[in-house]
Amino acid sequence: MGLYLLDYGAGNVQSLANSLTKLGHKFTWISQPSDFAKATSLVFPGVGAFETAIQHLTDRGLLEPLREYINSGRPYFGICIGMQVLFESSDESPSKGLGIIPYHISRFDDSNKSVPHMGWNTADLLSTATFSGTQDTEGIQESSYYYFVHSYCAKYDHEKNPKAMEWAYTTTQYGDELFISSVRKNNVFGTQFHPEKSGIAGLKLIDEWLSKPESAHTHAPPSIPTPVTPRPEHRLTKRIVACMDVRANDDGDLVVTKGDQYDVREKSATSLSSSSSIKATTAGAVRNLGKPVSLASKYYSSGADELCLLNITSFRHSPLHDQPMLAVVRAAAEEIFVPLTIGGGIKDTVDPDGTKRPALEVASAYFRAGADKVSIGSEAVYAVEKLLATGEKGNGAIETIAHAYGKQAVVVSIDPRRAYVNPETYNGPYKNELVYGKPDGPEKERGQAWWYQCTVSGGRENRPLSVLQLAKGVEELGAGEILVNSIDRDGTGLGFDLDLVNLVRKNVKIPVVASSGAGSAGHFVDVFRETDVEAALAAGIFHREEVRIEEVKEALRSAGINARVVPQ
Ligand code: 1PR
Repeated sequence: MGLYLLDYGAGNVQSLANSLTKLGHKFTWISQPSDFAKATSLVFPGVGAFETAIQHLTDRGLLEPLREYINSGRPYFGICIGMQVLFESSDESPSKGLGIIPYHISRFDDSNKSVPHMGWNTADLLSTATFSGTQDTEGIQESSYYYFVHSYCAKYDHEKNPKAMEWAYTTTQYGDELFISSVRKNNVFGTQFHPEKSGIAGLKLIDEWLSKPESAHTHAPPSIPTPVTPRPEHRLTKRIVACMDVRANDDGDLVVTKGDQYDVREKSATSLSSSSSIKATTAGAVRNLGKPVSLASKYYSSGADELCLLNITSFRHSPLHDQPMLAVVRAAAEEIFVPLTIGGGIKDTVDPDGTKRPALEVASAYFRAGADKVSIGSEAVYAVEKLLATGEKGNGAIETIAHAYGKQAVVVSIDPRRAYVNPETYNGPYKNELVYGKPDGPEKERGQAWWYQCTVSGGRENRPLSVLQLAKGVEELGAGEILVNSIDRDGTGLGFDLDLVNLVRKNVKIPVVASSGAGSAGHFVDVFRETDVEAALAAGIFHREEVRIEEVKEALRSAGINARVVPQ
């Protein structure tokens, strides 16, 4: 008896388990069909893809017991895919949903915005919800921001299907599209957003739902809500991401480090040997800027919208043997309730004993540890090179992980370096991608021309591929987001490379995160004013406490750019 969580076996559901533990709620996982009979309330944190969810539920004999559970009138809370499976069908899949809500899930229109809808947005209570005679809003606050990540949604359309709109509890706007962001009727509550990833606002919502007595989950049949129409602008905020590059220092401890143009060692020291007068140059120590878990907790509390942990020496090891990194992810995920991306070494690997570990297995280990997204670097470059050379796709890291966990769980991290050329004489394949240094730009860039060349292994090897080819290629392979680093700007504090960021942003339809070079809060204002990126990432200025995340948010709001306010 008690609270049960449904895990269909292929979604990154650890985040919800962590938030329940944090809130002090005990739960049991549904592991077989007969468990449904024991549940007095059920949460289905369906992170992933509709097709995979339905198939796994069917294969494990859980779909019909789930339907029976919901029809029994016991409390049900579905999150994201856990809400979408209540519908009849989805553009995402030929498989049918439970059909409890007589409506269809459709894809967002990407003609004027990037898809997935990824980030923090508001949820507006429909009028019947607000004035239904009770003040119970399921903990949803109109002033709060919640974390969304999805390409498909139940579009709010009062005229087409008023019957289905009875289920609508809140709506949210993305671009000019309004969709149902939560449903509530009888014993059923569901949110398209992820409360378990929505910081304090989300934890409060989960706690409120779980703390209610069972009888309070049975709601009177709603009347049809007063129709709403889109506002002039959506409220999706620009995201601020704090990134921690993690590696072992010379004593073997995992530390957060930070490079200048990817060199993470202190500048070489020149010493005079005591026994001779010969000068010796020694490589400096790995910079140590703190412990990954405590820094991650600090950034979470101070308002980071997302966190990123990159295992920057992963190319040297098999990540499944890199237990300390998995332990770091596990410990960080227990403390932070905003999205967590893990990168480094997400690729097909072979263990020292010869056992093959596909990229999907590596990613799954990180998802089970509590990651919400994985970030793929070098492997994405090789995959696009193969795509361009042979047209082959379907079995690589990007495709297999996106198929199992949904494309929103797959970030590609690009490490481009400028390849300087003489524009008068250059006649190579990237002629149309050349960028010219601006007269008012940094001094060393003036009068120069370059294209952006992809690298692998943390910038150690240049590859014959441009950033534009890579960005378009990974979008075709099914990546859900692109993180654009810049080796030239990394750690310089000169500001984001706006040409580079614009080049990528204008050529793909998935969300883009600008990274490398932030030296002041004003640089974040610049990147959001001068480009249409959805998010901006920084490392050094946060680690060295030169600029606080709150200051960045304040600067954005003062410039009229929407940024999430963190409830205290
Ligand atoms: O190739 O799939 O194993 O992934 C390796 C990952 O590790 C890639 O995401 C790659 O960017 C990262 N990486 C590898 N070597 C380094 C290094 O620094 N030596 N770090 C490295 C990349 C760049 C950003 C940094 C921003 C912002 N770090 O993550 O945080 O540039 O810095 P700033 O605000 O201080 O300017 P794979």
